[in-house]
Amino acid sequence: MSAQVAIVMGSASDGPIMAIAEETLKGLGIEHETRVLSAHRTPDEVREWARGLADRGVKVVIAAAGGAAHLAGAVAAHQTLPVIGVPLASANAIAGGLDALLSTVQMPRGVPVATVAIGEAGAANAAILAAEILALSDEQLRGRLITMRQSMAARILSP
Ligand code: RP5
Repeated sequence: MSAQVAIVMGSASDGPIMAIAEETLKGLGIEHETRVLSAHRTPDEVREWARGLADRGVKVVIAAAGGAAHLAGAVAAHQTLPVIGVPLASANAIAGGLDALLSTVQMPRGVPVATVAIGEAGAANAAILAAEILALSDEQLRGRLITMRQSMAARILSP
């Protein structure tokens, strides 16, 4: 099966946190592809990559970046698949990643990026949100998401 979710991140230094999104997708049985591309350092490649997504069967994009985090917005600008943006706290982050959060979430009207929390929780939630979108047309995946919620509740109730 071809990748249903595409993950893109602004730097290889984002890899350890975005591995959480990859593991979450894998746990839910969702095929994904991963690229490192930068809105600022490789703008032409971002455009080419984004324009090819739908034609090769990708349904949802997860885009992560830190600092002046324009990657998710750039991917959203070049095509119309849903884009989930993960703001990351880079080494020189302002206020724990507030710079990336605002850069990702403050999209102009007409070109949305569904923005999740900064860092690890955001990486996990981006994968779960992508799964929830795919589950709209996949009953088995919906079942796996329900099981995941039930396990989470059980861990809270019986620590
Ligand atoms: C962003 O700048 C990347 O997404 C990363 O979070 C941050 C730092 O990148 P490097 O300088 O480590 O490549 O573009």
